[in-house]
Amino acid sequence: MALFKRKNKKNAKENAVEEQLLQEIKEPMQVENSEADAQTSIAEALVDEELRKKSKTGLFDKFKQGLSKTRSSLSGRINELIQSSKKLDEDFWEELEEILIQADVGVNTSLELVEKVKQTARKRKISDSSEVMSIIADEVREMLNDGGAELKLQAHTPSIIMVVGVNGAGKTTSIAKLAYMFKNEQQRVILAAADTFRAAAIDQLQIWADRVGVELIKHQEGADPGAVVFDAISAAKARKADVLIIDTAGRLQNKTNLMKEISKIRKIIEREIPAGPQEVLLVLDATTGQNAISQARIFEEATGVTGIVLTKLDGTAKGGIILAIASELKIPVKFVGVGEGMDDMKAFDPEVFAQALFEE
Ligand SMILES: Nc1nc2c(ncn2[C@@H]2O[C@H](COP(=O)(O)OP(=O)(O)OP(=O)(O)O)[C@@H](O)[C@H]2O)c(=O)[nH]1
Ligand SMILES: [Mg+2]
Repeated sequence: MALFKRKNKKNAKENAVEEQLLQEIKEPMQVENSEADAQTSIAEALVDEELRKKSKTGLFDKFKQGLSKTRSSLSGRINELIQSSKKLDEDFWEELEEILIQADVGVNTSLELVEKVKQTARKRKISDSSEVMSIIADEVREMLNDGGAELKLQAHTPSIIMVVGVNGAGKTTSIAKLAYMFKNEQQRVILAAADTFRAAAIDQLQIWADRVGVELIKHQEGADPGAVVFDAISAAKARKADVLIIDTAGRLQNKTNLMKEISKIRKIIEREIPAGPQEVLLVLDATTGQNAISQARIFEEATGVTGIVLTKLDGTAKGGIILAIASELKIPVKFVGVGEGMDDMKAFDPEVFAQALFEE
């Protein structure tokens, strides 16, 4: 899926695959010259559809694998409940609620979800528990629907993405994964090490920048993060970069400090690139469960968040938190992290995600 709507450059491998598919589809057509153009555009549409299906399958496999622990804590346990209780009575609904709460869906969201499933089951006059799973999957898909990967980026001047979040949430790793995605789409990326709190943070980002093959703008440990951002913006303009991604410090003890540091960075961005930052991505660690919700509220108030990156879904049974995020916060989930590697972050697709969570 292209991160940029405005540009849809493909890499050499994708171009080769596309060319081959185009040939395979066109060959049996044996068309007259006069019809060739029309046939070509049909063939191209078929190729697009084929590529879309392929990338969805890849995404599905990645999500399914990454969600294995959440799958057993959520759909696995719901399945057990369905097996053991044939009837949809009060006990059934109570136990369903319990399972959802234990999978970190959150009390309010669990109550809301059970109520919706109950209503739908009644409306469709379903009394047998075996049909409930697909209703749950549908309601979950509906709940997640506000999420989506499209980033609001702009043409011509560098788009700025600020990445914020508490200590250890996965900011630096997610920045590397984002840079890797952009690079695969032939975008010119620059990173800024505005987490100057400790030398190790700068070194860590440097290692990732080298691995991905993108430039990093950095200063010494303890330097003013605003100065790093200023230099990074100048570099991004000079190199005609498409995207500048800014790493920020997570070790902020209280809301006042957080606001001060982040608003200082924002001011510099706004002065240099008036429309920026185009995105403020909040990184939340799925393993922290319900804590993620309170963190999001604090960051939302301090900085105005435009999207969430939910990390470490692979290591946790608490993946149900994504439902609480979707229903209790009005911030779309844009990416999910399912591992520590460069390729282990994917644009969030509610449809595929719900399917990966519930399909047997
Ligand atoms: N399993 C797994 N581990 C992850 C994921 N994302 C990040 N991590 C790991 O989480 C740890 C912390 O990640 P960082 O990227 O350093 O987190 P940070 O928010 O930059 O941390 P600070 O700079 O200390 O504030 C690292 O060991 C990462 O490899 C993920 O999606 N899955
Ligand atoms: Mg970091």
